[in-house]
Amino acid sequence: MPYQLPPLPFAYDALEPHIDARTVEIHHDKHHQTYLNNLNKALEGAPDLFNKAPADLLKDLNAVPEAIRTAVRNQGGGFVNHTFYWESLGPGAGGEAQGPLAQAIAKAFGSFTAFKDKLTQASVGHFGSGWGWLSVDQTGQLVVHSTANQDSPLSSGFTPLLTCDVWEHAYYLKYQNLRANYVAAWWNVVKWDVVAARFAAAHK
Ligand code: MN3
Repeated sequence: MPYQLPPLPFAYDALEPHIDARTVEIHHDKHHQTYLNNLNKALEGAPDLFNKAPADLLKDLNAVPEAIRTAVRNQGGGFVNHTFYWESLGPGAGGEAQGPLAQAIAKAFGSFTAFKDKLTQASVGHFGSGWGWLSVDQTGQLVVHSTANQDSPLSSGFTPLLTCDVWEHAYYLKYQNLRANYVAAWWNVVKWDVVAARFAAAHK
């Protein structure tokens, strides 16, 4: 059974004015869909892999046959990263983390503002296409980092909590070359309740 594209969890225009409707529509219906189509195509030669969740493929790329490993890394990464990105965002969001996540962020980075600066820098400063992340590393520490192309933190044994897509297709229609303006706007649509739930699940 091929994987399916999860519907966008909000209307195309729900992230306005921070992320425009046309960008969201193309990003989900074309880019995300294409990663899924290419992942499904890659797995045609090894259909048993469809029994695994897509994220589990990324957690153990060595278990994927070598002939399709790069395709799974790129297309599977693209599929999983985008699902994760949409689930992280929504209207009426933004603000700051609350509760145990807020305490952990303050402990790891000094303050919420210092964390925000660090993830902004990792996202804006990432050279070329990729993603900025807040993750839990293999030792249980909160870390800010970036990945290139469609690489997933899952492939490094990290548990991702939040991500900012910094591929140009995520912002170019509205922000053109001004990635920093897109990242500044992106903070306004981060659903901290979702990030906190991921943090809680990672620390069970
Ligand atoms: Mn994207």
